[in-house]
Parts: sequence; structure tokens; C-alpha cells
Amino acid sequence: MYFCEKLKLYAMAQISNEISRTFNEYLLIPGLTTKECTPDRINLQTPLVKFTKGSKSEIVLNMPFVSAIMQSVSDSEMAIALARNGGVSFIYGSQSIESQAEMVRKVKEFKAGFVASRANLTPEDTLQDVLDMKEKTGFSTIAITHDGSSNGRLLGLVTSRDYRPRRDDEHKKVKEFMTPFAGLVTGKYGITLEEANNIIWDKKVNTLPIVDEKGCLKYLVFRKDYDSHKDNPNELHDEQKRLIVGAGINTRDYEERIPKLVEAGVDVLCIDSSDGFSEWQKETIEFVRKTYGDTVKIGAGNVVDTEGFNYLADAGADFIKVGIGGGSICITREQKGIGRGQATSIIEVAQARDEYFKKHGQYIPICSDGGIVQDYHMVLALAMGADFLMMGRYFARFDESPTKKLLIGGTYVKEYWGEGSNRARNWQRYDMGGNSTLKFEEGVDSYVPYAGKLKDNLEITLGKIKATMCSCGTLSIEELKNNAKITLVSSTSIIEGGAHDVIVKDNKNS
Ligand code: MZP
Repeated sequence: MYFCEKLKLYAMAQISNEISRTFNEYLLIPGLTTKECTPDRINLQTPLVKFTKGSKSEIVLNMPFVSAIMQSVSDSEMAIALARNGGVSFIYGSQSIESQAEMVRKVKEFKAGFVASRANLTPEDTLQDVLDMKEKTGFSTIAITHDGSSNGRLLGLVTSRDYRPRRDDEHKKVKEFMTPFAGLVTGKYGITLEEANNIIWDKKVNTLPIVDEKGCLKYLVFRKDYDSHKDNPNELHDEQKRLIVGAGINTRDYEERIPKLVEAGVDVLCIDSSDGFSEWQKETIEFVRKTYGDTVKIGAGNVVDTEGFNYLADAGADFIKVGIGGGSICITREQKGIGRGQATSIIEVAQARDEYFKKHGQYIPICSDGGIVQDYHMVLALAMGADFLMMGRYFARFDESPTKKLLIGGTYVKEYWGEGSNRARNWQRYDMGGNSTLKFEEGVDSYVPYAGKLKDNLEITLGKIKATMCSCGTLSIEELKNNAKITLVSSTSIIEGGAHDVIVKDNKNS
């Protein structure tokens, strides 16, 4: 027990003498690396939702990452990219029920290689509109539909081969230079990717519009994407081969929100709150159990100690999120004085989870949420007992996050703002009952360095994680949890850990 016994004679708070620590204060000590322990043999699978002794989790991640329930991180594009790489996004709940459900639906309807047309015009638009659209979206293939929407009746296609920007009159109507429907090779809605690719090759076209029986555009299939669809061995899907997706919910409008998300096909829900040790969360879980039994999975949190974990475990949570105040954009600790070092929280809650498992035969995965800065922090969090990690800053840096990429002071950055900032105005996440408003900010609006594509970055991160695990002599997350050796570090040894006492030539890695 971490809190010392209350002195019965005096009325006083429970005071913990243990220092609340964070990942930076620890390092891993190598274990024996056997010849079998090579990065290609490492298994990063981990359970997402609870299971009973002797059975298997109904959702197993192929890598231990989920993306944060945040406007600036998890929309359908991020969810698709992450699930294709073996993780799960929780689509942010600080939006209308309809738009969140629509994002979930988009992920569930995603079919590799079939993309919804994102640049569309009507035949009455002009060459100038085509040029503007190209500039704005970066797409050079533009679908021409009767109403200019992505699912309107397909009337033609415009590519850069159809016009000469400097010679043609910019007022020229699209209908005068588009390739009309009659001249297009199209595929029928419902064909497989293999069939679509065969048509592309047989008919020597670059783009294949897929249309339904009414002639409405459903998707485009591109020749250039042919190869990229073959190499996603970690893709995470349900029994019907649809990508797995999660969604954040709150403890206010859950009776309306959850049914719509379930209808849209969501695989797992998570109550999004900065402080999850509350009766509101218990009631929300009870609603799910009463309405759907165990068929709808729901995570809860955030908590930072045994008491909080046991409360949500008894309430029936499918996984429990750990972390208060450690997020990169979070100022909760400064504003409210609430929180705990992320490492200490994980260590205690992981013990609570193991004890709960011993006592009740139920393994409830825990998620370390927020505060990951270095890639080795990820291994530390897992070694300390986390089953998987939720990250915001990490994912916000990629092309697939929903925010703007900007050039500031000669450096590319992406915007990243907290759910407790005035920009997100997600008051439900910080709700303590009472009026429905955000009373004070608990998060900031910021930039993070732009880092490129999710897939490329994941490759490097997972490579590093596997290298660290090899050093620890462990081949799986389970083995890492059981066998890792972790040591506290002094502040002077942190200095020793970086380049020191030399004049560094190139500072790119700092
Ligand atoms: P990080 O990965 O950027 O360090 O932390 C992301 C986590 O910070 C989120 O998953 C969430 O738990 C938390 N968060 C989101 N918004 C705020 C805020 O505005 C916040 N305070 O703390």
C-alpha cells in the first residue's frame, strides 16, 4: 500500500511518502540476449479488452498503440492508417453524434485500394475551378458528378491530360474538355480489388471509377496504389475483414451517442475523462451492460491508483486507462493540483490489475495514456505493466492527423491542441457535474514538429522498440512485463546518457 495509515487521533489527509515518478527517471538494464532473440521474432500483440482466465481477448492489437481521443489526432483518416498498421484509433467525441458516427462509418466502409473521391466538380464549372481544386487538394484526377459531390451521378473525369493551363481559356467549361462518362472505363460497385486491378491492367487506364447501378460514383481505384495495398501484414480487422475502430464517449449524452456509434459499426468505446474515478463512469458502463450485455466493449478512465482501478474494474470496464496530467498539452496539474507521475501510476495500477486477475480470474488490460516522449519510454511503460499505450503528440505529427501543416520559422509543424483547451472546448471531458461549460482551461494549443507519414515513423519506432526488447532478452510484451529489469536514474546519470563533454558537429538528432 502506498499511502501510510491515517493517524486516527488527528483528522488529516492520507499522505504518500513515495515520490511520484515519470518515465525519464528510469532505464532498462539488459537481460541475456539469446541467439533466438532477434527483432524479426518479436511479437508485439497485446490484448485490448478484458478476458477471463483461460480465454483470449476478443480484440488483440497487432502493436501496442492506440491514438488519443482528440480533435487534433483521431479522425477517420488517422483511424484507417493506424488500423492498417495494427493499432486502433479512438475517434474524438467532442463533435456532434452524427459527425462522429459518420467518421466511424467511413472507417468500417474503408476498403483497401478503394478511395472516396476527394476532388469533385460539376460539368458547369470552369478550367479555373479545376486549377483551384488541384491547388487546394493536390489531386490531379477530378471526378465530375451531377452535383459536384463525391457520390453524385458520374458524368466524366478530368485529369491533367485534358487541358493545357497556359493555352486554354480559364473560363472554358469542364463539360467541353472532360472525358465524358461514355468514354470512361468503369467498375461495378461490389467488385474486389483484384478484379479492379485486372481491369486497370487490361484496359490500360490509370484510374478506375467504381459506380453503382444508378451510375453514382462510389470510389476511385488508382493504378499507382497497386503495390502499396499488398504490404500491410499487421492490418487489424474484424471477422468481416473491416478495419477495427474505436470512439470516445462522455458521461452526459451516452444514451443517444452510443446507439448511433454502435449502428455505425464501432468496435470499442472509451469513456473520455481526465478523472475517471466517478459514479458517472459507473452509470455509463451500466447503461452499456444493460443495453448490450458484453457485446459492446467499453473502456474507462483515467485513474492513477489501485482504488480507481478497482472501482472501474468492479463497474465492468473492458479496459482501464491510466494517467492524469502527464499529457504533453496538459496543464491539469498546474490548474487543479491533481495528478501523479505516469511511471508511478502505471506501476501501481499494473499491480492492481494482476491482483484483480488472481482474485477474480478477469484480466482487464491497462492503457498508459499520455506523457510518452522518447521511443524508449514506450518500452518502459510496457515493461512497467501497461498492456498498450495511448498517444496524442506522437500521432499529431503525421500527415494522417486532421490538423494543418504549417511552415513556421523555416520548420514544418502541425497543430496540436488539448481537449481541455479553449480551442477544443470539450467540457464533458472535464465535467465534475453542474453547468455544462468549460470553466477554466486544462490544456494548451500548440505546434509539434511535422514528421511525415505514419507508416514510415512507425517502422522506425517499432524497430527501436524491438531492439530494446532484444537487449532485455524478451520476445513478447508478456515476457517483457515479467522479465524486464528497470532501474531508477539520478539526474547526473541522465546527463551521462546523452552526448557529453564533446562538441557535437551536427545537432539534427537533439
Ligand atoms: P500526449 O501523448 O500528447 O503526451 O498525451 C495525450 C493525452 O493527453 C490524451 O490521450 C489525453 O488523455 C490527454 N489530454 C488531452 N487533452 C488534454 C488537455 O487538454 C489532455 N489537458 O490532458
